Amino acid sequence: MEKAIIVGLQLPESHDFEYMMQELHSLCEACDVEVVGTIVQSLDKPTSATYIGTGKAEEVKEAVIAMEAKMVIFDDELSPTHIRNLEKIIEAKVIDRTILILDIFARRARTREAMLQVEIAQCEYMLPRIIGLNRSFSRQSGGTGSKGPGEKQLELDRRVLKDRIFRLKEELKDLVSIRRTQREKRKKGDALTVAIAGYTNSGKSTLLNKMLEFSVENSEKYVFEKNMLFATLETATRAILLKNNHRFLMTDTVGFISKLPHHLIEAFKSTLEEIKESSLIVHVVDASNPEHDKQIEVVENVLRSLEVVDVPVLYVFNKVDLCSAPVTSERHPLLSISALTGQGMPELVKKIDEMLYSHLHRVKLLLPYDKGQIFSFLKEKANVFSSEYGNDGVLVDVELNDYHFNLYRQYVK
Ligand SMILES: Nc1nc2c(ncn2[C@@H]2O[C@H](COP(=O)(O)OP(=O)(O)OP(=O)(O)O)[C@@H](O)[C@H]2O)c(=O)[nH]1
Ligand SMILES: [Mg+2]
Repeated sequence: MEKAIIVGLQLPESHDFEYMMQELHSLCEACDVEVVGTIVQSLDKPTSATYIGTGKAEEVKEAVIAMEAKMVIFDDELSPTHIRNLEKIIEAKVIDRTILILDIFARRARTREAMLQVEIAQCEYMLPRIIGLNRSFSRQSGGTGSKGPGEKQLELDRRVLKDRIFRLKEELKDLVSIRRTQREKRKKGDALTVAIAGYTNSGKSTLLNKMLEFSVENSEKYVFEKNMLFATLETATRAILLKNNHRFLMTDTVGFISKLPHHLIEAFKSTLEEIKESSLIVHVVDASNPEHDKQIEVVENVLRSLEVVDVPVLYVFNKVDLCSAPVTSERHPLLSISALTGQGMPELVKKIDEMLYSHLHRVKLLLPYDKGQIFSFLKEKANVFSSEYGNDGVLVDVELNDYHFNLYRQYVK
């Protein structure tokens, strides 16, 4: 494990400063970095040359020597100038929260799509900093030591980096269009989709796994859940079929965090499109986290930046098994559950079902015998309660969405 000193700058507007430092600590852990010291400073605004004051920077240098730290990690994104000047004073590798997050993503990425997205974000981050970073990257490998583009890009100039970004984006484009086609197909099949979104480690994957237990056809694979930041990087979609024959798809997505690097959001936009196009968002909140209100805001801000605006949201306060007091919040509709113990799950399933299917029309259609293809379609895609063969055709008791209701209106009995 590499040793690091973490440094935080408390600005007048940073009310959740302590929590942010704690989170920085967790981010370090996720990168196998051992925090051997914390230094903080309160200022009205960052200094233009060195982010913290120069006197403070000297103090950091002394701490680095005393603790034998290999690097210094700052709580916010540093400018190229900051990095350059700080490294001159401190004489150790200087990195920031953004690199740390990018590093974790790079370690966790498994699919080609995720790897491309992370590398694009890393390259975009590097682009304006290539001069400042050269020094630190020449001394050690990229970021905190994982295989970032740091090493590979070392000798390359901006042009080459730009070229690389271009090529990565081209490759990503192809993958994205495949994903889009799949999604279009699903839409044609009229599958309703529910996106699970929320802060990292709030229990999104655990919730999806628990939902599978409520599915009648449950041959589905469980998704990966773990107590660590950014356990999920790939979106995973699973089909849920309820006892009442209502069917929908549920998608687990990458978690959000405060100060989520802008380049990362950009790079993951295509993956996150799933959220934008879903019929319902289940916003999972870790109710046991004292900062959960802040986390909700962070998630809502990211959703806004992804232009997710008109999708209904169901707030799910998770981990209530860890809460001593009942959950209170102004958000609604809201349900409290424990995805671990299953508490509140039947109510959640019912609520999701209601929100997805309340706009359906339950009707009786009389389909003439020469319209057999409509009947086959309904049997496959809609919720058919019963059917009766009469003289004029088949009488079908069925639930239709708005679109199909209008399409088959003429057959309504
Ligand atoms: N006590 C308790 N723990 C929970 C509950 N739900 C999830 N957890 C734990 O919280 C940790 C994170 O769960 P995940 O489902 O991986 O969280 P996530 O939101 O998918 O996290 P990322 O994919 O990293 O963004 C795991 O250790 C879970 O076992 C719950 O209701 N109660
Ligand atoms: Mg997850």
